[in-house]
Amino acid sequence: MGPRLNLIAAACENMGIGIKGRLPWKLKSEMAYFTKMTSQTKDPNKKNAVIMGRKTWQSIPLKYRPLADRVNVVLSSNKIEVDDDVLLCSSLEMAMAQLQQPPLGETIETVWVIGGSSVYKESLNMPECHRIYLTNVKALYECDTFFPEILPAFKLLQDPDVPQGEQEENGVKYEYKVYEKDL
Ligand code: FOL
Repeated sequence: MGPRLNLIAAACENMGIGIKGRLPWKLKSEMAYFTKMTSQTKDPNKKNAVIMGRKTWQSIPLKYRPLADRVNVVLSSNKIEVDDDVLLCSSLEMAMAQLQQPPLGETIETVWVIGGSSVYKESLNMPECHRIYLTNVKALYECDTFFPEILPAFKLLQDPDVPQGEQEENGVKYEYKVYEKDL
């Protein structure tokens, strides 16, 4: 059995996730939640992987990329410049295969898809897609990129690792949601 595929995103009222190559908001604790969720593992000998599209990679500030303590995988049809410790893959399918190849495969606990739109959409249709960690940002921002439709096979559930109830930062309210599909 391969690793589970989880998605993580923050979206506002119009399901927007980005504008002009960046996040529409600045929410420090929400970003800390992203870091915690994508980094933490039950097995201390394992790491998680983060898969992202080329534009998402380029949207991460230089000082934060590659994302620390995680195996970074960037999807691109072209040979773009990435750090030596970053896996460059031409498709999501190739990325998943690479991440299951020994000896790397044995060391990966959870694979997190961190965007953008097209990578989320393709991942949602994969049988290995298990959970969606979606932060519901309760405000309206101008966006040019959006989170895809969540199909009814995904049911809302509670995760003990996820803070419950309404959060607020800089006068912006948001809530952490978790959706799960039976594999
Ligand atoms: N999911 C959620 N819940 N919130 C997000 O902001 C988010 N962002 C992306 C994907 N899923 C998300 C994609 N965009 C960084 C920057 C942009 C980004 C993802 C990550 C980043 O720099 N992360 C650093 C911490 C930076 C900081 O502390 O300010 C990291 O180590 O995770």
